[in-house]
Amino acid sequence: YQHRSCALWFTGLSGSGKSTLAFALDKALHTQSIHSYVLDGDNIRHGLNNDLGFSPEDRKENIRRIGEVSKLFVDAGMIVLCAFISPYEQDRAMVKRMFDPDDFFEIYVKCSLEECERRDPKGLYQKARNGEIAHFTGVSAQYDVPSQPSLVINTEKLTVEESVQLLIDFMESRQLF
Ligand code: GGZ
Repeated sequence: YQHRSCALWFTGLSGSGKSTLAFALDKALHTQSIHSYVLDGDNIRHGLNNDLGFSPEDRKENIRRIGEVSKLFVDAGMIVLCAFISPYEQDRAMVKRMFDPDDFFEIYVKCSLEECERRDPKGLYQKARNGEIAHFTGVSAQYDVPSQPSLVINTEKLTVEESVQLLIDFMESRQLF
């Protein structure tokens, strides 16, 4: 391999840009023949974790299973890009402990609640405000801001391209390729 395998764990509010950045980075890595794969709500919550909802217990189990799957990807020699709200510091710490310290990086995708609500790409914030979705992160469920992330990406200030460059610079600085 011309790269080290690892997990990049993107955490942030719904609409902050986690999946967008993970997929943009994935594409950039593929052009350099680096083997990466994105795990996000769309490919995990609709399949493997379709028995789980959004209670704190279910979110914890969601994150635990994704951590285990991510470890398999890392064992298989890949760079796995995980894009999940993962709102609880405790659950993120649990996932982090599953990995060798050099193989796991927490990326905080920073964006204010106001901006996420303004973007509201799926209309979920509006539904949460109307009471149609209960326990919605940022509205009626907590989000613990990461206290010691490996990297912070402010998507209110940076374009997708600038954010991807920041991620690639970060990966180079950690000798991932
Ligand atoms: C938060 C919810 C909820 C509730 C449905 N709270 O922006 P999206 O739509 O596409 O991504 C969100 C996704 C969150 O799933 P995760 O697996 O990332 O969450 S966690 O890490 O907390 O387990 C959102 C949608 O599911 N969604 N209901 N109540 N997000």
